[in-house]
Amino acid sequence: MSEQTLVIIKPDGLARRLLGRIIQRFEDKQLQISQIKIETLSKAQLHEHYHHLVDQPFFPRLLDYMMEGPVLLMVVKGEQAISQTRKIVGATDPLEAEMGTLRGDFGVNKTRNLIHASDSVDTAQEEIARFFG
Ligand code: DGI
Repeated sequence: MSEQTLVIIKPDGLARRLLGRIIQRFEDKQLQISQIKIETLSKAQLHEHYHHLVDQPFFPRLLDYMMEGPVLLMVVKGEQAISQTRKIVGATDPLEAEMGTLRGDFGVNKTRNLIHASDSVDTAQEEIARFFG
C-alpha cells in the first residue's frame, strides 16, 4: 500500500554534511521525496512534535539538540513508506540500531540519533499536517 511519512534530518545531519548520503538511502529503496524544506524549529513546534516526551528527564537535552541549527524536513512517499522508513532509520538508540541503518551507521547516542521518522499512519498524517500544512 502506498503511504506517506514525515522524516526529519536533525541538525547534526546538516552540520556533518550527511544530507546526500541520507537521502540516497530512501531513493535506493524506491521511496520518493514529495516535499522538502530546511527550517529551524521553534521551541513551540518541538513541544508539539514531542508532546509525548515533555515530562521525560532527557527532554531539555532533546530540545537543545533539535535547536542547534536548521533541520531538513521531508515527506517520503511509496510502498509501505512508514515501515520501510523506520527500517532504514533503525532503533532509537544507535547502539542498538543495526549497522546498515542510518542510526546504526551515523548516530552518536540516544539523544544525537540523527533522524526522526513517523511511527504510524496516524502520526504520519498528523506530522505532515503539522510541518507542511
Ligand atoms: O521514534 P523515535 O525517535 O525512535 O523515539 P521516541 O519517539 O521514543 O523518542 C523521540 C526522541 O527522543 C528520540 O529520537 C531520541 C529521544 N529519546 C528517546 N528516548 C530517549 C531519548 N533521549 C535520551 N537521551 N534518552 C532516552 O531514553
